[in-house]
Amino acid sequence: MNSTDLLTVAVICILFFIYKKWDVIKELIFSNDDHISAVNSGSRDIVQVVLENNKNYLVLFGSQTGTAEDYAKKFSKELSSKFNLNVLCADLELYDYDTLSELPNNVLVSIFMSTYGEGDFPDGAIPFETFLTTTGENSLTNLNFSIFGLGNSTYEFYNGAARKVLKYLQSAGGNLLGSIGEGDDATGSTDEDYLTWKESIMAELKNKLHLEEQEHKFKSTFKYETLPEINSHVSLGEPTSKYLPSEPAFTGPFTAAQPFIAPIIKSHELFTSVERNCIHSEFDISSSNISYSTGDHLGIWPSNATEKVQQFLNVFNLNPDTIFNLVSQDKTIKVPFPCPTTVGAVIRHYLEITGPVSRQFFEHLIQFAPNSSIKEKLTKLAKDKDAFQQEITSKYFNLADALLYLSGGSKWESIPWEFLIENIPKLQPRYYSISSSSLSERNTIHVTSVVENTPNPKTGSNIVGVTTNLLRNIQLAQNKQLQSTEINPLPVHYDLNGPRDLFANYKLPVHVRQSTFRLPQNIETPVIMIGPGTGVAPFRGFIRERVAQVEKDNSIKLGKHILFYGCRNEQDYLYQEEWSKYATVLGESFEMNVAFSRVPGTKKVYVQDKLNEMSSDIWDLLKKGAYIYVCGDAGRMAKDVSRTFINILQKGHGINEAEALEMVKALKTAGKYQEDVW
Ligand SMILES: Cc1cc2nc3c(=O)[nH]c(=O)nc-3n(C[C@H](O)[C@H](O)[C@H](O)COP(=O)(O)OP(=O)(O)OC[C@H]3O[C@@H](n4cnc5c(N)ncnc54)[C@H](O)[C@@H]3O)c2cc1C
Ligand SMILES: NC(=O)c1ccc[n+]([C@@H]2O[C@H](COP(=O)([O-])OP(=O)(O)OC[C@H]3O[C@@H](n4cnc5c(N)ncnc54)[C@H](OP(=O)(O)O)[C@@H]3O)[C@@H](O)[C@H]2O)c1
Ligand SMILES: Cc1cc2nc3c(=O)[nH]c(=O)nc-3n(C[C@H](O)[C@H](O)[C@H](O)COP(=O)(O)O)c2cc1C
Ligand SMILES: *[C@@H]1O[C@H](CO)[C@@H](O)[C@H](O)[C@H]1NC(C)=O
Ligand SMILES: *[C@@H]1O[C@H](CO)[C@@H](O)[C@H](O)[C@H]1NC(C)=O
Ligand SMILES: *[C@@H]1O[C@H](CO)[C@@H](O)[C@H](O)[C@H]1NC(C)=O
Ligand SMILES: *[C@@H]1O[C@H](CO)[C@@H](O)[C@H](O)[C@H]1NC(C)=O
Ligand SMILES: CC(=O)N[C@H]1CO[C@H](CO)[C@@H](O)[C@@H]1O
Repeated sequence: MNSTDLLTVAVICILFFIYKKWDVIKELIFSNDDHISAVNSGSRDIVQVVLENNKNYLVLFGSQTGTAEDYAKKFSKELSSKFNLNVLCADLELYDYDTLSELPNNVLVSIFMSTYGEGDFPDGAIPFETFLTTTGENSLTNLNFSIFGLGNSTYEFYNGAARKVLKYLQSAGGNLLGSIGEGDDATGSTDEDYLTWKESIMAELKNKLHLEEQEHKFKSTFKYETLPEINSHVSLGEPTSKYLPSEPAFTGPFTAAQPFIAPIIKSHELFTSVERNCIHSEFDISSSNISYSTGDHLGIWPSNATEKVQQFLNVFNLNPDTIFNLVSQDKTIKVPFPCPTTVGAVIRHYLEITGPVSRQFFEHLIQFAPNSSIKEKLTKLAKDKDAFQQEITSKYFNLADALLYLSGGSKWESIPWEFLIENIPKLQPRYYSISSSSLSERNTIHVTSVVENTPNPKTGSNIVGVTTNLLRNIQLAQNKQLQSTEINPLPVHYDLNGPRDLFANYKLPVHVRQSTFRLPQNIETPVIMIGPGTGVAPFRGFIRERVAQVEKDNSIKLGKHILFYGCRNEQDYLYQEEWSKYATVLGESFEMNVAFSRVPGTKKVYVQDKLNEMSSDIWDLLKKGAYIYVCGDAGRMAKDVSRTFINILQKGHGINEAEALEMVKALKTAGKYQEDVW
């Protein structure tokens, strides 16, 4: 070995040391844990991570908008606080499963899975599905598992993904503990469904594993320390740590984990009535490298309203200017947001402070009740489902409202800040069906959002949505109309400039999510679109796409494009002046039918009534291979429309209802009946 070789060996040794100790070194250098990167040893091998960290319980979740994640985390925390288990709570997206057959059979597994589309897995859990469908028969006999699914029974494939997980695991020889739990959004009972399932699974675990139950006491996962001053490493609410001034200017790639801060170059009000608002917003993505396809969704990252932030600070007597850092005590648990940061920034930008409160949350709060009579009341509500519904849920109380109501207006000072951070869900991006066409507006994304702002009959205040009211505030500020809101006042206000003026001049963090909602490739294929209310959004994109195609080459011959739109009256008729312009370009190939539901002196008409009226034309189009698209309300509208098509097929073919139902199902499976419903 000569001296160059020795040097090489030395360098390799040093590099290896740095690599091994990188976690520690990084912390020393940056003291700034990037909450996005994976936190384990870097391995994606799930079993290795379990073993390396001496975990004896595995909780896996597949989640699109955070609900399954939230329940998985609650469940994990309870297992560790109640039974002292050492739980790994893992996002399915961040691991590989090829070694799952080597998981020791005394490490039990619980899976939380939500459902999308036609019984599909959430985006990040698709590789897990691939693993499950390709793993051999009896390859997972070591697995003792339980499942909780999250779904909404208004969808046809209710809890489809969770049921598939069960089927696949059982055929791989896995052993189901208890029975599958299914949370149902439609009945608003997800929380109660979870509690019922959880109680029975925990009882079963306690029995099977001979676990000792400990008293329920909050123990933080993180080491908490306050810092004296704000520097360039301290987050003031930046969407991710990539946007901190201590980092080089972030230029992408932009993803669901790293949004682009998009300028809203234009926005305006679409309704002419005073009671309701619907905002058209145009996001400029030209400097981002983001591309989208017509029919995709835009994720918008909101922040909380100042009034709600203030209320929250008051109830818990928190100082927004406190600067703090969190360091995870467990390598497998990430800090929930960029740290260090401030209390004010967390409440405004990272926590979902205005959503409904869960009954289980009340149970955890009992230990912090300000006095004995409040404790008694809290305990009663935490145990009694009906009382909780009546006193809390039905009044649309958020956490702060509920606590103020219980304490008669006095503060809840003894609740530790760490407890709030760990138990309140993260503020999530909201999705919107893009209403522009990537062919005619490659660098601009249009969004059509109806503002959630309705009087609360029980309290006299308003029930307000976070994102849609933010978009309305931006629209009014941008068009200098803030003073013109006497008739329809703004229920809430926002800090539009954002952390370190990152959002100044009307910008918001956004990302594009690919959807499967796509026009047929063949322009001659007839298209039937049904989109009442804001459900018309993607169809504006579709029609603009066809207009752009015809303008590029007016010799092309489009198939029939027929749009069924519904609104209350002329005042909420979306994009009314645009449709005739599209018609002049598209000529006979475009036809629009409008159903008005609230025009005084006339009878209520819905889109499905219009469909029925035209059933013979529709039947003709279906025979020619028409594609059907439905967008908007999933609750009643999409079901009613589906039923109408079943009727039309039944009459057209002269078949019975069950056969027609099968045909609609087959159309859906073939992608010729697509739904974008929410
Ligand atoms: C795939 C997809 C596409 C979508 N496309 C569109 C679209 O094109 N246009 C569109 O307008 N919307 C669309 N949505 C809906 C959109 O994502 C949002 O859900 C909606 O705009 C409300 O968001 P928000 O932040 O304003 O309300 P949030 O703050 O999320 O509130 C949601 C609802 O809960 C109510 N609420 C608030 N606080 C409480 C409480 N304490 N207790 C009980 N209820 C409460 C609010 O009034 C509101 O109705 C789509 C959704 C999906 C999933
Ligand atoms: N959870 C709910 O109760 C609820 C209700 C409405 C909307 N939403 C949400 O808001 C989204 C869009 O709302 P929006 O404000 O844009 O719509 P909207 O203005 O409330 O409704 C648009 C049109 O659809 C009509 N409509 C109502 N029920 C229908 C049904 N079963 N079938 C066909 N048409 C029906 C409405 O008539 P009417 O005059 O009868 O209202 C109105 O003419 C929905 O997708 C949904 O997510 C929820
Ligand atoms: C666009 C959309 C499609 C959905 N499709 C289904 C479905 O096909 N079947 C079902 O049971 N639930 C469906 N749901 C309900 C979700 O699974 C449910 O809201 C769940 O709690 C979301 O969990 P997550 O936040 O972890 O993703 C759908 C929800 C949305 C918004
Ligand atoms: C897990 O499953 C295996 C085989 O199915 C079984 O032998 C073992 O006892 C189970 N363990 C627990 C804790 O249930
Ligand atoms: C932007 O797009 C170009 C071309 O697709 C690509 O080469 C480049 O790496 C992209 N930049 C970022 C930051 O994603
Ligand atoms: C507890 O606090 C509430 C509200 O401040 C008060 O009304 C109540 O009398 C107190 N009860 C006791 C036992 O101190
Ligand atoms: C479940 O679906 C129905 C119908 O779309 C909808 O009204 C309801 O808001 C959904 N529940 C939740 C919590 O998303
Ligand atoms: C009360 C409060 O939380 N105020 C904060 C609002 O957000 C800005 C930055 O976005 C902070 O500087 C304020 O302290």
